[in-house]
Amino acid sequence: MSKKVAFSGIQPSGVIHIGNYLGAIQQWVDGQDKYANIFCVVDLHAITVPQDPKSLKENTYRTAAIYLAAGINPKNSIIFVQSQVPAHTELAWVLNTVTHTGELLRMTQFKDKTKTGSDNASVGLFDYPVLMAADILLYGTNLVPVGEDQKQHVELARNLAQRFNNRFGKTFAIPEPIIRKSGARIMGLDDPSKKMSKSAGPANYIALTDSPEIIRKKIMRATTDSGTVIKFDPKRAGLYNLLTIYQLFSGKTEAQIEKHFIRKGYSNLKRELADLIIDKLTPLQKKIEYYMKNKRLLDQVLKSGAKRADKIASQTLKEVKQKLGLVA
Ligand code: ATP
Ligand code: LTN
Repeated sequence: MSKKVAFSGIQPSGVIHIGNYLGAIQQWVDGQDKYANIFCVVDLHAITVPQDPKSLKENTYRTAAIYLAAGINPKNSIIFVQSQVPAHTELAWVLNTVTHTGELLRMTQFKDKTKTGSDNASVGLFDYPVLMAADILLYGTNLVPVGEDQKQHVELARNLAQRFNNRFGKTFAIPEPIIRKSGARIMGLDDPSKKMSKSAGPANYIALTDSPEIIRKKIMRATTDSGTVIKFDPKRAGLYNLLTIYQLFSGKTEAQIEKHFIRKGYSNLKRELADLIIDKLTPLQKKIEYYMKNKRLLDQVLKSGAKRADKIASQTLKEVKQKLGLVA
């Protein structure tokens, strides 16, 4: 039996933080042998908010370098940059014509990002979920490994696939999200009531590229309560978040961790957690730097990835055009 297809992507905008790593990348690596994988650097999503062209290019390379450094093997998995495969924007247009404006107005990410009420958000930001649906549907994707915040977008992709299939005959596979039980929503260090986010200030996240000193400083300053007992208690959001990060980086069980920290205080936990994160991120950072110094190698990986992706995507697009009655 052929393997299920898994597709996911990260925007090359700003830093990549441990929320992205634990919520998305780590589960991509874990599922690598189980699925046929496609991992995209979604640069066209990044430009839905203003980007500095030079940084965008550098961040696109860095995101690809992170995929490789984290252990994605480009021999098996396809790694590519979204804008290098034109079928994504073409299918997005077609899907726009079967998407209801009401569906996009209900997207919580769009509502959050336009909370200030000003009307200068780009049409691209509004249409973001449709482009994401195109990404997913082009590849016969069955599974989309993402963090909790993307669930609603994957739900839209499902609905659009079903609607298109009903209208024009079976064309798309119906994708489903895979969201980890633990790590699906790493919270901000300075505000554990909200998800860790690169759009928040630097005290909110640990970037995969932060130095040991910065990591230590950010963890020591992380918001906790005034309790003393170290326990996995979701009601104590700050502590719970730190313990979750500890668990995901150490691979230990809740019981083992609670036992280890019996009669130890918060500062102990924070010190050990900082050491653990530094321990895990240092080798990753060395690999990221290696790839960043070898852009030709990155170019090769991305070029061959785009070629493989394009082959699958253009086939799907061709079928879509035929079904719609567009003259080939
Ligand atoms: P922003 O919060 O600024 O919108 P982001 O960090 O969510 O950006 P993406 O690069 O689009 O940006 O996210 C990539 C992946 O990381 C997605 O699968 C997303 O669900 C996951 N992710 C993002 N933040 C978290 C988090 N705090 N916890 C777990 N997963 C996360
Ligand atoms: N919107 C996603 C990034 C993304 C994506 C995708 C994820 C764009 N296209 C396709 C999975 C599948 C985010 O993480 N913010």
